Amino acid sequence: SGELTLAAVDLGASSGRVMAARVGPERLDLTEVHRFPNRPVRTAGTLHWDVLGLYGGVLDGLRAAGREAGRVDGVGIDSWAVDYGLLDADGALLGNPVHYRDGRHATAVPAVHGAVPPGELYAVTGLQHLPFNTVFQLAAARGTAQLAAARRALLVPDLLAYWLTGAVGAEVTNASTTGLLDATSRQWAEDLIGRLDLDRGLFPPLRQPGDRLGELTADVLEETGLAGPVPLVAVGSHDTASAVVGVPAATDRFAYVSCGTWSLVGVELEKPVLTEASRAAGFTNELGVDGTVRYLRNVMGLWLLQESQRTWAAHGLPADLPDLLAAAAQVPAFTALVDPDDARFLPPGDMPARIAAACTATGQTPPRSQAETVRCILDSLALAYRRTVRAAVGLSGRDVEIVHLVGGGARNTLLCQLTADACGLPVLAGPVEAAALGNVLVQARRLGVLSGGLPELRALLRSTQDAQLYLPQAGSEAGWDAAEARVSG
Ligand code: ADP
Ligand code: LRH
Repeated sequence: SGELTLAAVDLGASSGRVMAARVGPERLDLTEVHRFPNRPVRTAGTLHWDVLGLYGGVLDGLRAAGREAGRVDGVGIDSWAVDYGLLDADGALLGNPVHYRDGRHATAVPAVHGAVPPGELYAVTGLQHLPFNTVFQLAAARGTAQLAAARRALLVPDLLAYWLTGAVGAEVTNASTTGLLDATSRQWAEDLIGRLDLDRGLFPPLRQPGDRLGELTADVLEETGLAGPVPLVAVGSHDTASAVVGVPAATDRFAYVSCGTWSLVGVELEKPVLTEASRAAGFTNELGVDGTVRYLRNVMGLWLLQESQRTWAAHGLPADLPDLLAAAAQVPAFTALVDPDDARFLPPGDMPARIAAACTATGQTPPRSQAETVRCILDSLALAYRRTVRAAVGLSGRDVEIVHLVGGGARNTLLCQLTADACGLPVLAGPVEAAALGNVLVQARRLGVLSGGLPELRALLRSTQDAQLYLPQAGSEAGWDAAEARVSG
């Protein structure tokens, strides 16, 4: 029929999901078949991902996909970036992957920068300095028995792909978040790996989105009840790479906010921007599908809200999201503003208290209610989006006439409107499941039911997926200009 049924595994920091999609030249129907929480676990002082729990969720999801869709013709996996599992010489996992919000990287940053100064790292990798980038995590693990025993480091989607198929490799979009990949040649940065005294053998051969990386093993077929052969196709295995494929852009003059736990704000380019100004502004050049570059900045994102909700719930306070957002819409704008990227917001913990402390430290009255705290978060995020979109335009020279907001945050109508007002640009919100859609599109093209480049794939998104348009409200500009002046002054 020219259509296939494909499963997309998309693991976000807040939840994992498996989607089943029916795809063809004129069809893209996505159904969520399984969603499971992604809850970090602290053992002996270290924050970990529960990677076996997540893998179990993937198997449950594939089983559900087969049951609900009747068949599965292909599978793709994407997840959050930077974190990895180590395999020993027998291919067994050594310990649980450490969570990027664990504090272990703190001491490693000076050590890495001592060996290779930040300017040199950036000139090669083009990566925004984030203290949890893989390069710093590996440096933090130096001297441990675990790293000494390790023969391979596999990023999370590559680790799951290994368990599903037995194939070992490093998909390039996610490898670009390690701090060890050359953004220009799109190969492992051999020179950096040597200078940082890392074992070159840890880093497996690269694979590209669209590579057919293997087939589900007999064990996996048995556990999931799927009928083989089922190919696992490499997609943009970095969730943000798949989410950017999933942006329903009509031209190349767009910015995006991939809005989930993190907000990834930027533009799509053909070539990296490796200037000193770009480094100073905190922009990253992550690699995208089809040879593109995701020129963006990490903004702390809805983590601020998620972690506030978690804190409130733990204190027995109301934490229902729709209620909190409705209340936030009723309180005045701009009573308090924080820099969402303040490093003190990164670890888990009492977020409302940290926001209040940041307000006090900057001479502002802290929010007096939950509604004011939520409003402070959303105003501050929208202001950061404005700053970041404008900086991306200035540093890259790419014109932007629309902002696409995708991911769970597209459901937040208040945030979408604030973003349109702050940026002074139309915001097209949706799809919510951009990452899963980008995952499916790349699989479908590899398996022969779609063809063309990103513009053709995105045309199918535009004709099949819902999106809501938010226009900047007349008269809103002055308030945002004043807010901007307040935080930068
Ligand atoms: P991740 O992929 O990082 O796990 P998601 O893209 O799933 O994140 O986005 C999760 C976020 O989306 C939630 O933290 C929440 O703020 C927002 N969200 C989800 N559902 C809604 C909703 N109904 N209304 C407003 N915001 C929502
Ligand atoms: C979003 C994301 C982001 C990374 C972060 C660690 O899920 O992949 O792009 O910077 O997680």
